[in-house]
Amino acid sequence: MTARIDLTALGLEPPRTLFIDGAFAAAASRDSFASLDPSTEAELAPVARGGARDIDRAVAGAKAALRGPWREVTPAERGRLIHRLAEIVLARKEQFALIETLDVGKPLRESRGDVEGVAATLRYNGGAADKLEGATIPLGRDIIDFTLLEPVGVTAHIVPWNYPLGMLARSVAPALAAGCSCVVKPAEQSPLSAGLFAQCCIEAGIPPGVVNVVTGYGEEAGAALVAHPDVRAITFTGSVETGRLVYAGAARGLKPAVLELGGKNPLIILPDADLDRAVSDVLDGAFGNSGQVCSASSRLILHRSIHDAFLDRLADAAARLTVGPGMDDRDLGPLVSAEQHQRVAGYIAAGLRGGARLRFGGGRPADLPRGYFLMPTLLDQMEPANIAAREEIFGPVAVALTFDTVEEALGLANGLGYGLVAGVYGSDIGTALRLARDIEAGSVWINGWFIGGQQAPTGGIKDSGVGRERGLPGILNYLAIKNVGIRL
Ligand code: TXE
Repeated sequence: MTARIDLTALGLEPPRTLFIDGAFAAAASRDSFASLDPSTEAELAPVARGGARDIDRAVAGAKAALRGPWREVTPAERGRLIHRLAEIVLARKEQFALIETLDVGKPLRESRGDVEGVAATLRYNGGAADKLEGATIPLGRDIIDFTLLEPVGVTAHIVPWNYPLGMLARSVAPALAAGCSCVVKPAEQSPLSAGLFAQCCIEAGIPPGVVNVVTGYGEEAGAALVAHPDVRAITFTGSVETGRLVYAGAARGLKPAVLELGGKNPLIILPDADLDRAVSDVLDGAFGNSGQVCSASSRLILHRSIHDAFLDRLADAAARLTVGPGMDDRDLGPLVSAEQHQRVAGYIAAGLRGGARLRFGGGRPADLPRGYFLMPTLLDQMEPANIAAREEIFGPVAVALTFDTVEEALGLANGLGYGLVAGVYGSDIGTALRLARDIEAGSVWINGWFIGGQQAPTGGIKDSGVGRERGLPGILNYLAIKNVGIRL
């Protein structure tokens, strides 16, 4: 049975979603929309429906903080404040985890892991804050030339719903390390944690106005944020379609934008692969967070010789996965919304109409008539042209394709517009490295999935996005290089 949660005790009584200039606020319109619990479909809390006027206030606050107190904080002190923020977020791990689980549906242990990941992101970037050095440029004996790395200014952060806090921290932490001030627009499906994160920033001693949150719809608050003339850089994670809109808006304002737009990620299994390891990685890679992961291992490209053995083992292992409310901490929670549930079910139906064979899953568990639940699902015998084999499904659905030669596997891997991550499983390191060289993706993993962390840059090529996040390249997104030349 799902326990009843007192939202006020979690710090969520209204209007605690919109956060401007160091304080919670109501939307200028006084309008709100409902946040739903995807496990029960019950309304959780009213959320401020921010719009252009709220974005104006938030950007003005961010600009004032940038010109005022934030500019006076030394880089080393900035780093200490970000570290303190990490400690405060960790001290509230349970509160944040409960909120994320209620809002998104993910199992509690995954939400706890997400909060730990946020702390790791903050620590990495906090540590880097006083190590962002310019260069001296050799122009000859009579000239001294050097670069200054300056904060780009007010930055916009448009966040998706699959990792509300994780995706927020992925870009806000480096922006803070660089000395920028931020306006965050959380996804409308998962708006509850961002305001509390902003409040933690105040508790950590980060000046009011440095981190602001405007909850609301993408076409209202999100579009206004992209178009605001005082926003100097944009970071967006979401769909390809919305990414194109955001990029077009950024181009109109001549602002740099970092876009992470999902994938249909190939995981190639060669004949000499360790199948047990591959099975265990696919369970996590394809079904973790109910498959609502940009870097999910959603497209299994299997050598004909191991196809049956691998899928038999995967089916056995997947049959042991449990599905249920996030608060019950099963293996898979629900999908985030009714819309997402319909979208994923639609892809399964379209895949089957296109000739795929359902190997396991395919529908909601019989014992869960309410909530947006879906069983882990595998579609086999896919034609590469099948829509379910080509498009990002963003649910607990993997598809299997078969190959005979390595060239064929490479052709399948590179055959789509996406290019986010890819994996190769096999014992012959030469073949694996040749594939890593030739696969078109931002990251290639060999004999493992989700390899990386705060230190390793991530991002896509082709339709999967523009730019890199995480690592030192992730901080450079928020710095402008100024060149200073002196004639002696
Ligand atoms: O995404 P949107 P949606 C993919 C995944 C999913 C699909 C649709 O395949 O099924 O996208 O999800 C804000 N101007 N990913 O509709 O619309 C919006 O409010 C500015 C992959 O939820 O891209 C939210 O904050 N902002 C992905 C954010 O954009 C706008 C994660 C993402 O929403 C806007 C999520 C506008 N005009 C979905 N319209 C990944 N890469 O991990 C919307 N937004």
